[in-house]
Amino acid sequence: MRRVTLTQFLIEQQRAGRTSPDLRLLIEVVARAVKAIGVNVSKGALADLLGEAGTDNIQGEAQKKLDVIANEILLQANEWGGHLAAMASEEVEEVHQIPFDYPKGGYLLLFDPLDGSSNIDVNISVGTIFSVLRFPEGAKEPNEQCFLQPGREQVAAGYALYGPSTLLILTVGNGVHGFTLDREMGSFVYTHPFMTVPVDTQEYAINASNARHWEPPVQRYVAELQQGKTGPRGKDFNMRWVASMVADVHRVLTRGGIFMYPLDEKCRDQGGKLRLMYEANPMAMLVEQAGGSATTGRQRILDVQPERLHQRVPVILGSTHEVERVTAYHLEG
Ligand code: P6P
Repeated sequence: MRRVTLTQFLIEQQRAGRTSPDLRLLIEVVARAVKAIGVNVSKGALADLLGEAGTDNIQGEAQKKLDVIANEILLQANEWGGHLAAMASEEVEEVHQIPFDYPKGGYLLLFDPLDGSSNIDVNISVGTIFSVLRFPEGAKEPNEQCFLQPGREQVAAGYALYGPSTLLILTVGNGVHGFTLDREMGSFVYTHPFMTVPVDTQEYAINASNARHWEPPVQRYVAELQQGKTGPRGKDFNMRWVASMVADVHRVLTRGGIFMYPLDEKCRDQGGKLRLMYEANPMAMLVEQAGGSATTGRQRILDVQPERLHQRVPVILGSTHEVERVTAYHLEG
């Protein structure tokens, strides 16, 4: 079968008017950057890259060496291309400005350079998540305010998953498409056209150790799943929790499921655990583009009006019938 590469896919999207030349360039640059991140992740102990960097990120979390390397790779890869007005990273408090001697473009790139990095030292899959917004018309300078757009404004979103294969999963608003890295050729090959989330599932993902902290609607919903065929759902459910959002969401995009990091007493003061701008929003766009749903439990994630660049939100996403059920329980109170 003729192998279509990411480059060819993007040129065809551009011919169909779904991407601009600059957005195509942006995605190609991000694809090259995640290849470099994947090389570093797979070296691990061989290159003395495991363990702590000895610094903390904006979230106050100890940075892994690979967190810092992945962040640097993405910033440096995207600075010179002329396609961006600015960048924002989970690892950096301030908006990252494009160096003055480089041209600027009409897009804003946001990313979590290495999500799930606590899994690196135990060799479990981690990923990179990215989101693309337009630089607002009439905006004077690319400050934090420019980034504070609801997720429905995203023009593209995607993630790389560093697992048995290195995958790049992407949407530019016309369905979700997956690419597998051919390490010999060094190119991403189009392997997963139009990924779709089934509306029903028998698989859920949540960190069950937080059960006593969950709000009653989530406690009710999960208890029903655990009762299986002996309870009101009348069927058994299975549970998975990788603790790498990219890995858990990729499973949902591949075979369905519901992924939950709901509001609980532990993260209530922060508004949730996961970050809105570069975790929840891109994943919500992907899941909706694949026919699934994504809410905070109380509203559509893509409609949340951001107030701060690094704000957190509750996340419930995946198979629509399950997301609708647990969201209905929240609204029942
Ligand atoms: P917990 C990883 O740190 C992360 O941000 C997501 O990738 C993941 O889904 C979640 O946190 C795991 O959280 O509380 O289970 O360690």
